[in-house]
Amino acid sequence: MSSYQVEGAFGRSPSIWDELSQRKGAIKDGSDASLADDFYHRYKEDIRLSKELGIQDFRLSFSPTRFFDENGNETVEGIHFYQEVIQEILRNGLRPVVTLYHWDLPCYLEKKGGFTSPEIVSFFTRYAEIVAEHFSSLVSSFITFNEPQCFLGIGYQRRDHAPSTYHTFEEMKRATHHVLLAHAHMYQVLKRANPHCEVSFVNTMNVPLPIKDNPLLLEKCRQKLFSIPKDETDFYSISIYLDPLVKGYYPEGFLPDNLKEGDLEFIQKSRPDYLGLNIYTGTYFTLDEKNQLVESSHVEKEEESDLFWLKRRPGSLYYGPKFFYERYRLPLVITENGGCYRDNLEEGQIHDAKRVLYLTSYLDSLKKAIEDHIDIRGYYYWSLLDNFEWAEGLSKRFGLLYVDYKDNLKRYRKDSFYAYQNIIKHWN
Ligand code: PNW
Repeated sequence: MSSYQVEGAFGRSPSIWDELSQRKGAIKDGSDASLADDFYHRYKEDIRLSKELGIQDFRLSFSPTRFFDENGNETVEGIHFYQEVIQEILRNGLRPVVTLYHWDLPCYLEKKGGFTSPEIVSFFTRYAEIVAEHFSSLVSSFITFNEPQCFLGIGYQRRDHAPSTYHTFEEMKRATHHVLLAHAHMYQVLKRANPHCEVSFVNTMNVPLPIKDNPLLLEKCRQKLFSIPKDETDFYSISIYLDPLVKGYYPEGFLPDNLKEGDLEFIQKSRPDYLGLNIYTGTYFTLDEKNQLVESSHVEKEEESDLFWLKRRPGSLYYGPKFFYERYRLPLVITENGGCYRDNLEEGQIHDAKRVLYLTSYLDSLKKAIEDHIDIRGYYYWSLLDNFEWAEGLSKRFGLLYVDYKDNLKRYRKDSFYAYQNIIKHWN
């Protein structure tokens, strides 16, 4: 789960998502996250439910807006609140996995240019120092950034995500480099505090899927996955982050103008311990008569979900990990995967057969990847709770637990909750 999507409790400094939510029409269903799931007050119940589900890791994010006030002065609220949450996770025998940035940037930083400004690097370094000082003895698994593809790609271009501002190609490249430098500083700070902790970096992608078994088609799908942006409207790339982090160089044709001597060496020293992959969907491709890659736009009815970009394409959990592992040779964790469907609450039950099918079919693919010796170390379902689905608002549901927004945020176990519980029990 992520702070902004579940916590509520707005008595903190404002973030870019608060600001976007106030713009008329920005959140499609008119909702906002001021209460969300009220995880801020109900975390004990939710952690207990996740223990009942049978998972081992509890992934959450810290909100920087609880560590800094609206002028950037340090506050203690986040330290106190998250220490209580982490203690509760540990008391339940679960392992906390903490993301430091899941999109809720303090507004004062955006006013200074957000990720296009070099100041962002010193901000994240200081933030990581505070986290390291207060949490290193409690948390041994960290993720620095969640999905730059979204917070840069969608926030700065498609612009239906915060901060919804336009940037040129050169500025986008600069922002990319700042994300990597910030990651590297955070990595070093966290490792200095505890050399045994693991630190990761999470990417998301739409996996190009070969429609049939054909080596040329497979190769072209792989190339498509790792292609670089052509201009500022095309920033959904993977290799611009992972090539520098893992291999130590930017892909050819992609050099930020703020790259300084020594930067790449420093970035590569902060190579993630494993790669976090958020894989939800894929797009089918085939070859035309000239052997060019062409999209196959056909969508089966049973592949559709309640979200425009999300088709049920279980093959993405086979080909995604395979392509990543073959290129980067690092252990992988599926840090997010989940289905968005409309749910009906009837007499306390939710028969979400589509979500059950989503989950089981994707896990079948993942099993296949593991059998093919792809080094997959973990799988996290997105998400435990229905929550604030960003620009879509509260009405798009991903949870294994239904949250009744009309009746005091009561939680109900969906059929998918029991299905997943059962899968976990019998895995292996
Ligand atoms: C992720 N896409 O976002 C985020 O990490 C979550 O916070 C979010 O709730 C979840 O997926 C479901 O949306 C994505 O367009 C947003 O391919 C968009 C895409 C992928 C991931």
